[in-house]
Amino acid sequence: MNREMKAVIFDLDGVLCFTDKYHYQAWKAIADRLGIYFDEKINDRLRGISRMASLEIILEKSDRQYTLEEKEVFAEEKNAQYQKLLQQMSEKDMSDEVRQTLAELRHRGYRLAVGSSSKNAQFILRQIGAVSYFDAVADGNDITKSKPDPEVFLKAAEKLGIAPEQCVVVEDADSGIRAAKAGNMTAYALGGDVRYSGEKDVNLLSFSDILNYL
Ligand code: B16
Ligand code: MG
Repeated sequence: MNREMKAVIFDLDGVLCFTDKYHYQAWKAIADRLGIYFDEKINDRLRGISRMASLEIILEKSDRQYTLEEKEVFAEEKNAQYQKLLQQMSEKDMSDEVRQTLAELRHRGYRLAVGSSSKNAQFILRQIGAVSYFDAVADGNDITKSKPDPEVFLKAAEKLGIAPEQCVVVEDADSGIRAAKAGNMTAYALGGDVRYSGEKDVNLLSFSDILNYL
């Protein structure tokens, strides 16, 4: 056990499971209807950031301005479509590697939490059978400022009752790595997109690689 660290806070989308394709399908339907160009590369820029901030990025390619009311309707439509797609998620959407690593971290005495920008985090955790691994969940419903603001991770640490300096964050998005560092936490980067993120402390080779550091 790494004696300086007492807790591990996991990002959800892109770390514990993958919902990118559902976000993409749901946003794509709206972008197509509005005649706005949208592709998977733009979708990658939406990782870890809030629903409204995601919509603003999509609307960068629009040649007309939309009112706040219109934007709220688009965001609600997207979410309704996204929630329909999430119904098909099941325990198969969280790998054995992730399950075994979480169980081993608990066995080693770490407190575990989820720190996600998503307002659908609790639903997703139930769908994939992940609820019982965690002592706390902080998500998009608990915060006013989305990553790269540290609020969601500080909230998770507070719910765990552990000082931020004793928390490790595991993240797949640059916005999440920056949020962890802004909150005085140790940041482990997982996945190709964050390998070169300037502020991370460790590049993980795989999810179970966490066990080599803790
Ligand atoms: P929702 P994470 C993030 O989750 C997603 O990566 C991001 O693409 C999404 O826009 C955001 O949640 C908000 O999601 O619309 O469900 O509230 O990576 O922080 O677990
Ligand atoms: Mg993520």
